[in-house]
Amino acid sequence: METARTIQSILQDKSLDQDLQMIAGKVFAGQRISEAEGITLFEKGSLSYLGALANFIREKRHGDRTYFNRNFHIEPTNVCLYTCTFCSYSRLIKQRSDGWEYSLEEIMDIVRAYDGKPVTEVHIVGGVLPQYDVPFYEELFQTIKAHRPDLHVKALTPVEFHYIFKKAKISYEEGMARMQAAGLDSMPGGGAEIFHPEIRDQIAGGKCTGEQWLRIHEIWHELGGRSNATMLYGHIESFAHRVDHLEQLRKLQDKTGGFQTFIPLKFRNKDNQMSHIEESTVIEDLRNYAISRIYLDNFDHIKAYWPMIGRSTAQLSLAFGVNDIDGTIDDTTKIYSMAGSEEQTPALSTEELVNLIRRVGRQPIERDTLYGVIQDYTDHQFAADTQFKGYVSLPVVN
Ligand code: V47
Ligand code: SF4
Repeated sequence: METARTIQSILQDKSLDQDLQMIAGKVFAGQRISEAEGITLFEKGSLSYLGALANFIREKRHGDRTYFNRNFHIEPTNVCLYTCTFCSYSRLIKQRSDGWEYSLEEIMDIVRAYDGKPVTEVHIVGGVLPQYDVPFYEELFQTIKAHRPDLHVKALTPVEFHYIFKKAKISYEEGMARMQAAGLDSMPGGGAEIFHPEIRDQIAGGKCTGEQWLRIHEIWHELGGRSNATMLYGHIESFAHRVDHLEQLRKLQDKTGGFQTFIPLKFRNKDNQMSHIEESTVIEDLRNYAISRIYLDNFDHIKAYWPMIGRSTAQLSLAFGVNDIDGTIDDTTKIYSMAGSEEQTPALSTEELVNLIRRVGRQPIERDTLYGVIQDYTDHQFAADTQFKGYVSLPVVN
């Protein structure tokens, strides 16, 4: 109700730009906006205007419900054949002694370290190297599933798939079917970067193209699989490139309905070939979340990935269209800490994640990877209740 009133006041604001008025009317009526209107939002939409529209959509779809999960990452290697200019994490083959290359047994040691812990998902993604090929990943997925059948395996991106299928001389269709048969449950959203070749060729040259990325997701969706999508923004792309990226995703989603979540990824500039580029401001990050929520009318969820954006901005994003903040992570990913994120050892307990969400007035819901509800923490009391009460108790002297 509150958010509907905010939109009503935007609609009645005679001083507001005509184009923005029109877009607000469409959002209020539940209509889709065009590419040109997407660019208008990036060029002219103020933070408060975009926030009102995005929050209206968020609350219509999800109310205050805000999802998180309990997960850990495995990065089999940080040595990579490719040289994406934004990547702070990979080591070229010639410096491979500085990096790590886990064997299947070493990866299984990490999986086994979570035995008995209440995690529901393992997220596996890393560099691209010849020894990590189709038979390796088939054996890995089969071994994980044999060890812990209920652990959801969310693994690899079209960047790896394109490379390993080409090497094995098999089609995308055959390759994805084999991955599914071996135990792959879903695909994370990585490797999307910016689809448009004007940008992609400069920042991620040599790896799969935008069309190939989309085609592999399409085939996965046709097999009944679900996946996520990302966009790496805030470097050398223009607003038109961002809108083109969102448009390609919206089109594919119309066709398959297989995407679950869209995750905007803010470019972090430490120790990479684009370190001279200034990072986007928090205001731009929030505007970008809001426009993503408005544009992607056929995506259920928009996620702020807290290890990359930091906890405070993740909290703010919940008023700008975001309804998911990813998981506990347990300090198992290096991609963002190495790129300069404020989160140098990303790990949050369930209680910390729940409180992060509660403190900004939303309802924390633990989900599994496919958004099945595991537990609603809205009224949950933790054993030693360290919940924020809205004030800080001061010591009392008697
Ligand atoms: O594709 C790499 C990005 C992605 C930097 O699906 C960078 O649930 C910013 O996709 N600055 C991999 N971003 C991570 C990813 C992901 C993360 C969390 C959840 C999910 C999901 C997917 O990380 C890469 C690239 O776009 N990335 N370097 C950087 N310097
Ligand atoms: Fe390799 Fe991925 Fe880094 Fe590109 S982003 S260099 S593909 S690890």
